[in-house]
Amino acid sequence: MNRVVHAACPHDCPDACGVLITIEDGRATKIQGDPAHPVTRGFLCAKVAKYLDRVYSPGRVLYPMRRVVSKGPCGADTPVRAAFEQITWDEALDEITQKFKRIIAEFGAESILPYSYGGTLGALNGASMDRRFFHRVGASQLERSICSSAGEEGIKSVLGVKLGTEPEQFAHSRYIIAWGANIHGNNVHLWPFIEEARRKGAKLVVIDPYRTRTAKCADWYLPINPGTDAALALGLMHVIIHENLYDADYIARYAVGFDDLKARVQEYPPEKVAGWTGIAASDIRKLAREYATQHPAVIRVNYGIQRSERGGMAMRAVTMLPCLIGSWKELGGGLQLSLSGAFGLNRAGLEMPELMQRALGRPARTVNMVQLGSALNTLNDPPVKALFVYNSNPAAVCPNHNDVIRGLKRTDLFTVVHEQFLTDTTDYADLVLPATTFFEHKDLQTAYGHYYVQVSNQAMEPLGECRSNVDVFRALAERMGFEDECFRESVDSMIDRALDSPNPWLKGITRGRLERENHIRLNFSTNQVGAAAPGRGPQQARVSPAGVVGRPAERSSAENASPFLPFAQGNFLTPSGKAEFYSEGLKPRGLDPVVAFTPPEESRHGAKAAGFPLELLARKADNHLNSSFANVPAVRELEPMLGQLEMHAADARPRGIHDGDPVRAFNPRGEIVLKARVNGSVPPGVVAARLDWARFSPGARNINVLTSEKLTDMGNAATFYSVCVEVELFRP
Ligand SMILES: Nc1nc2c(c(=O)[nH]1)N[C@H]1C(S)=C(S)[C@@H](COP(=O)(O)OP(=O)(O)OC[C@H]3O[C@@H](n4cnc5c(=O)[nH]c(N)nc54)[C@H](O)[C@@H]3O)O[C@H]1N2
Ligand SMILES: Nc1nc2c(c(=O)[nH]1)N[C@H]1C(S)=C(S)[C@@H](COP(=O)(O)OP(=O)(O)OC[C@H]3O[C@@H](n4cnc5c(=O)[nH]c(N)nc54)[C@H](O)[C@@H]3O)O[C@H]1N2
Ligand code: SF4
Ligand SMILES: [Mo]
Repeated sequence: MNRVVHAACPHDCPDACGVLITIEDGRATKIQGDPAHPVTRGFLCAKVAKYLDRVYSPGRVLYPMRRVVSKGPCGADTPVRAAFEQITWDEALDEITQKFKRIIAEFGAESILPYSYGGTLGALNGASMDRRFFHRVGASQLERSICSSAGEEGIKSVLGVKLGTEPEQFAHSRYIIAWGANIHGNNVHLWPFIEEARRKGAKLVVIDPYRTRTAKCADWYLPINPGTDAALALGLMHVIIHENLYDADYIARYAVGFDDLKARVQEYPPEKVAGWTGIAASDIRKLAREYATQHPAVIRVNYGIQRSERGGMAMRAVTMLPCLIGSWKELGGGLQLSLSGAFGLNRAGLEMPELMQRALGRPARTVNMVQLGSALNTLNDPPVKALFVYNSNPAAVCPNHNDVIRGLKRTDLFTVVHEQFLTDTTDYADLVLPATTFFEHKDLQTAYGHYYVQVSNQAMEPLGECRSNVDVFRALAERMGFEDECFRESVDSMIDRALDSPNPWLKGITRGRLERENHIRLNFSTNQVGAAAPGRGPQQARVSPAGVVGRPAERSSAENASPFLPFAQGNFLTPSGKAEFYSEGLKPRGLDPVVAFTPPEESRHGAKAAGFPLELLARKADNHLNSSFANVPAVRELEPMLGQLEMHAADARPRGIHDGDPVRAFNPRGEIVLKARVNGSVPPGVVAARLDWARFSPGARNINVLTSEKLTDMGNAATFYSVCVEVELFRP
């Protein structure tokens, strides 16, 4: 019997596609994008289009395994599997609970560290039963800041919330800036809306130090020096304010701190900004004028600009632009970073942080995931004695790779990895547990690049002995003797609980409806400001910090279909209720309450550049998802740049480097040998390489040997794009 099952792609990608999986005799035979999903529009990215290869990969982990050799990557001739013996689930669960109990008795519960991130963004398998379990154990908490927390704090310092322009509205834009946003690579479902706008005459500008696929398609490409975006935004605001191109009415109604900003931008004339950014003063003036006058103008800014030492400030500065020109009022205006702030699921009900209080009588300590290397090697009181990894591949994705590996090799560290594949991280696991893919379990899916909620149905039985994250932590809780009812909760009940939230935008959205309708747009009728907003007075409805709107909701699907303009009439969730050009809350944290540019210490303008004059972009692969998919041959084929170091001829020539030469890239943290590609993708002074599994890289090292544990100015996030290196010809 053939069936077509609706699911939702749970990978860490803004698009959260609706997918249709065809099942024949219990086996998945086809995957396609859901044509009915308004953003997926029937197509998938290249990697997920090949998902059957991933699900049925011969590399899938199908049963629990115990290490039988010492920790570390296997040699070229030893199959990775030879490092393990098959065991039963009972043996695996017993071993984990016994070890955990012994470690808790000797070192305390906080010596156990969970480590998870974006393997699945499903609401349940991303963060629910796992969190309950570790809270009940009293394990250390993980600060999950490897990706987006600097940008999140930056945008919230102006808007108070992570909301923005929905993808569908880009079709109405006349001027589109992709700012540190590789739309073609990382967010491909926005592209058709941009194309639609361009057919109607819109201009696409790309600001990125790397000539991405998106940059190649742009009407105007502006290469910028890494980490200088705050300077550029301040330069643009200088021009906009000096030339009276700002929206005085919008600012008067809905913003605070304009006078402070006006005073501050005096310090950033285009000529000065050009020196930092590498963008000519004339281009800065032109960009400012076009952006402020070609209505509606929208900015798609992605997380690229905030992976820099002062990434929070950079995001803060860019977020001020639509507030300054009032483009939030316009259909096709505004800005998009992440829309995840709209979903307001009942997270507390899923995660139950109160269980931690019961375990310890206080909140457990927090370990930053970016600093895993330090945590494993130097943390005391208590030391990390057990590491439980799921939804993540830290031996590939974590910065300061050499320290991470040194820590993972510790023989006294008990490491469990719940995975779909034998990854770089399982090379250091004592136990490996088999994990389902989204074909094999049910979940609830939100998004960060659109406003639709979906249910992802289970399409087929789990392969082998695979279990979902929810099932594993449920089973572990039982073994640990945790009797709390919450550990017996079913998946459906957890989905109901997640949707049971005071947030009015979820009003009327139930599991039953989602199962029938597949995707449902958030119910914005309660805060519906509409396209005709300009000229209307401030709206009554005010959204509280918990996302609760003060006016009762009335729901109708017709209303739901109309565009959502979150800030057309203010409604900012900052302490002042206005867009904050001045933020009192930043001052006590030693941050500039207005906005300022300081070059990253580790950059060509910074103090740490001495001896390491090249800025490295340790980039994502266009066809992988961080480290995921690197092991699927059909997807790997799409990435010819793996193992290469892209550089400019002006940097290659004086070093005697030619296209194709082996080169050594190094800094005080590590070194890696790559092949030089002198191909015009980066400006002088910048080099770039792609993230890959260490296992597939020369010397079993990946590009994160060069990245650092340094945290950003806001949000304690990673600084993958503030890295200085030197490069030389490699002579073995
Ligand atoms: N194909 C694919 N899709 C993905 C991912 C993937 O690995 N592959 N990863 C997913 C994840 S986890 C995330 S967080 C999102 C991230 O999506 P993005 O935020 O788009 O991710 P990045 O590629 O880190 O950065 C975007 C661009 O910023 C540029 N950039 C770097 N430094 C600077 C700078 O200082 N200034 C400016 N203006 N630009 C800079 C980079 O060259 C890059 O082209 O994408 C998701 N989608
Ligand atoms: N140099 C460099 N490093 C980076 C980045 C970069 O741009 N450059 N990007 C950073 C960013 S933005 C991010 S978000 C992080 C991402 O880092 P991670 O969140 O670790 O992302 P992935 O590399 O995709 O690894 C996720 C793993 O989870 C597994 N998995 C998938 N689904 C499930 C499941 O249901 N259960 C279990 N148990 N496992 C599952 C997958 O097989 C995969 O191995 O990487 C960061 N690291
Ligand atoms: S990875 Fe992103 S673009 Fe690809 S199918 Fe999943 S959600 Fe869609
Ligand atoms: Mo990310």
